[in-house]
Parts: sequence; structure tokens; C-alpha cells
Amino acid sequence: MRILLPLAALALTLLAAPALAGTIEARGAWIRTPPPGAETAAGYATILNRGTLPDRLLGGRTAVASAVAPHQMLMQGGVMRMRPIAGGLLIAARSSVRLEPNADHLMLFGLKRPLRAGQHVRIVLRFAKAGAVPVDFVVMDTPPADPRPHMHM
Ligand SMILES: [Cu+2]
Repeated sequence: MRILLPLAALALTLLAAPALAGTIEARGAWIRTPPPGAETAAGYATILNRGTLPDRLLGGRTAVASAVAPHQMLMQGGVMRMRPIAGGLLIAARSSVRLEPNADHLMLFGLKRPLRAGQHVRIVLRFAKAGAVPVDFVVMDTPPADPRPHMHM
């Protein structure tokens, strides 16, 4: 029995590994259909952090754009402008952040091909702690009906 105990502990560790890797989850991910010829597009999603530590969304990569970065909106001289979020987008422990139009969003730069409504675009999001998280974004003309998450923790 003394030999079996460490093996049991190892088995538990192996079982726990996938759960640890899944602390970050994106729901209702979509990209607004960019106008023809556009070089940029904006992506939105609700990002859940089930972990006990805060994390940061640093950026991402995708085949359809040359760069992906989290952006924020701010008023400047009465005009809404957007700019990169320094240090990445914070997602507090056991919390969620909603990326949506006229608020924080994911900016796609240097579109390599036109995006049309109904297409699926894979973006591998990059987090400071969770690392690479692949997310399926759907190209849509209008926001999805209700992407609000129901969190069970
Ligand atoms: Cu932007």
C-alpha cells in the first residue's frame, strides 16, 4: 500500500491538469462584419476567468489578420477614440469581462482577406497566465442576441 499511495497522488495530479488549463473561457465570440476593403475589424466576447488568480489578455494571433490586440474606448476632446490597453486587459479572479461595441474590444489589424457574415474565424488568444486559448469567432452583422454568461462556480 505504501507504494500505491504516491501513484494515486500522481494520478490525481494528471487528472487535475486539464481543469487547470481551462480556467479561461470565452463565450459568444463574434466579429462585426467589416465594410469591404477594411483593413481592421473588431472582435467581441465575454471572457470568464474561473481561476483564483487574476489574468490578463495580452493579444492573440489569427490567420486572417497580421495582429490582434485588446483596445479600450475613451473620450478625448469630445470624441470617442480607441487605444491599446497598456499591460493587457485585466480579468479579475472568478470574474468575467464583456468585450462589446463602444467598450473594450479586440482589434484585428491588417486583414488579409475579406470577412463575410457567417464565417468562423479562429483566434488564439494569449493570456499572461493561461497562455494560448483558441476561440472560435463568428462573423456577424449585428451582435448575438444574448451572450450574457451564466456562471457556475
Ligand atoms: Cu480598436
